[in-house]
Amino acid sequence: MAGKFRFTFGPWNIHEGADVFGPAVRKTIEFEKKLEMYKNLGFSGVQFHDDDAVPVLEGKSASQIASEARSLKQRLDDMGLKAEFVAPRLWEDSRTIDGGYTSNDPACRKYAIERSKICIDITKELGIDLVVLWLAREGSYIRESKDSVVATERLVDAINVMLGYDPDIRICVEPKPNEPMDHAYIPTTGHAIALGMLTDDADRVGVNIESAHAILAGLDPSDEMGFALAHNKLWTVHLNDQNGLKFDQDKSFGSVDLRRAFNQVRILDRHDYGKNGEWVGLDVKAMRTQKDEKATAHLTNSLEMFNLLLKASRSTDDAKIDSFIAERNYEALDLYIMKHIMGR
Ligand code: GLO
Ligand code: MG
Repeated sequence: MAGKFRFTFGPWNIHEGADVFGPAVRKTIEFEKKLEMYKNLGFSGVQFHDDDAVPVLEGKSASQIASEARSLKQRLDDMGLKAEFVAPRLWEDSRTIDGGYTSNDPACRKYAIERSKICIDITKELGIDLVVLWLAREGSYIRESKDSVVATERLVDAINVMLGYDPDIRICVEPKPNEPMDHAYIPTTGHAIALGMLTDDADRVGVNIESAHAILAGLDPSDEMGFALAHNKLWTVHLNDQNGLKFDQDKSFGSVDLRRAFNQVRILDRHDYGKNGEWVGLDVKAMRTQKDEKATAHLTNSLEMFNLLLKASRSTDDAKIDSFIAERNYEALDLYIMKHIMGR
């Protein structure tokens, strides 16, 4: 069905271009201005970190946080936008230097749990039930610093506290194999789903698959998505692209490997991704070289590529494909797909 997909991104995807070796190169765009840009860019959903939704959480009372979240909800409603999920930003505070839930310091673990509860409060105020856990620092720089069995148990305990805190909340774990940590405890989709199965309510734990994270793990993103879809666990995605095994690049969708992107769109479309209200999320960054005026082109380009690849996927000659498969003529299938993507 054409037009069934709805798209979303986070305000962090419009950014100033700072990297680890250099400062910002573009002007900051105020949060409110970013919200005003969504619809024009073709997006109707917004992903949030807890402190994107309610800035400067530290020192604010629960009622103040709730009232700020409520007023954001009102502004979203007025703009015809919907929140998709809220993620606790557990990687910037000094108490999360060595991880939040898996920190060796009980005071730090406590902070991470309290912060996650605040994130859930904000999620509920925004009228949604989805929390994303990108487990940024839940890993190690050296293996001997943490015990991986204990770390796994601590992750389960933390998720159990969150599931218990609110009976409706659903949690999507976003796996990533490395960066910022050397070794992350939940590197792949399989790990994320298996982690959920250890919790008190596995039905409420799913995954957010990011293309680049799968590629960094040496895996094919569409196969990761297929595995999650087979488990009914693919509750959101972070589409982007990645040029090999290096830092997490968050490149525009399809910009490195069109065929890899084609297969992600194809698996989502052929298995009715979105039928339960799932959004197609992008987690893309503009190139640092990009000038201010065009600093949202990576978003519209990614969206355009998704739609073009959707068209390509829906116009394959499936009888032809089936006959190539029946004959085990995979060389012919290979050429057919390549030419089809090229419009030949
Ligand atoms: C970083 C992650 C990050 C998360 C975001 C939402 O590698 O992809 O951008 O997706 O913080 O949790
Ligand atoms: Mg992501």
